[in-house]
Amino acid sequence: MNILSKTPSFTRQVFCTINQQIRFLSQNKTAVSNNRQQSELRFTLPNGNLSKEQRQEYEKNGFLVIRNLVKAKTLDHFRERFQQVCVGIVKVPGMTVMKDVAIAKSEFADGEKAITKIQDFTLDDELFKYCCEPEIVKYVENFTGPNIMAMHTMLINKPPDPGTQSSRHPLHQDLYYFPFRPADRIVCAWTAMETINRENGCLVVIPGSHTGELEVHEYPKWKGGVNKMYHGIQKFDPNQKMVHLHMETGDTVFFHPLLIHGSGTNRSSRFRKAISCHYADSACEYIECKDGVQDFISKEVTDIFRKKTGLQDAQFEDVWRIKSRLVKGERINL
Ligand SMILES: O=C(O)CCC(=O)C(=O)O
Repeated sequence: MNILSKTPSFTRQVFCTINQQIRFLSQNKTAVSNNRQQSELRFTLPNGNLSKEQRQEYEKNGFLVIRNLVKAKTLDHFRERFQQVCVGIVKVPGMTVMKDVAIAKSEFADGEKAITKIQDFTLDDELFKYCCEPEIVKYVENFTGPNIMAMHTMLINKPPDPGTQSSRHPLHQDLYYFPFRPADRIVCAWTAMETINRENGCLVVIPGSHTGELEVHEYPKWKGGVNKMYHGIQKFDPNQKMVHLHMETGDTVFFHPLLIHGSGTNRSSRFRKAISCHYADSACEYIECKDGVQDFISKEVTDIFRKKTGLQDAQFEDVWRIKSRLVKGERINL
């Protein structure tokens, strides 16, 4: 049993924060004592495979693109598996299937064309292979350390926009959805399964935004409708520099969970596919998300989970305990 589960929430949060500080300091001990410049690198770990330049780039921008990291053949395998999931040949326990708000109303869309995203495929051994791809994990270790959990997985099938602009994904920070910390030991790997550019709705990021706070998120008031769970940041400076990430098949971007990002309208006539996994150091701690910026999302997700599973006492962290899976090393807290 988790010894913190009976502790009042304030004490629990203080305890977690102290724990996180101790862990952060111990992970960086060598760098702190040996090299002043390295100790200033907060978002990457000294024991990884990144070059000094790559570490500096991630520290500054909050993201790092590695070209041609995953083989096209490997991605084809995930594409086929996705198609089998869509037509119901493969059933994955705990997986969420999402439909675009505009397409969901159409009687004509079927199979792959009806599905805009699958989420939480960790219990499917074939799709889980993405999370374990050695080339990806080698990079992930630079952010999480050696004990790696796959916390959140998605295969995004962005549909051609039906004219509603509902295929857009509003600007958001992924940490908003996560009840575990510290944020710096969490990283997303997002791989393009085909050429992704401004025409078919590439990722757009605000470089450096990972150094900011977790912002208030809410459903955007878009005329064409908004997809379920697509909360966004409403207050941001429209003059901030934004970068559109043009990617080719297999290119992978690693990004920090506070990085503000979203994706554009798919103006092409084809579905646009990407696959992603959020990884975390298994020594991260669950936190209380009530009465704060994450209150709304934690209630929304927990309610859906309770309805789906019938587990009326389930808490937000239980949703995450169930769907996460160890990739490498030891499962410590998560
Ligand atoms: O692939 C995309 O369109 C963006 C996905 C994304 O940012 C998310 O689902 O959190």
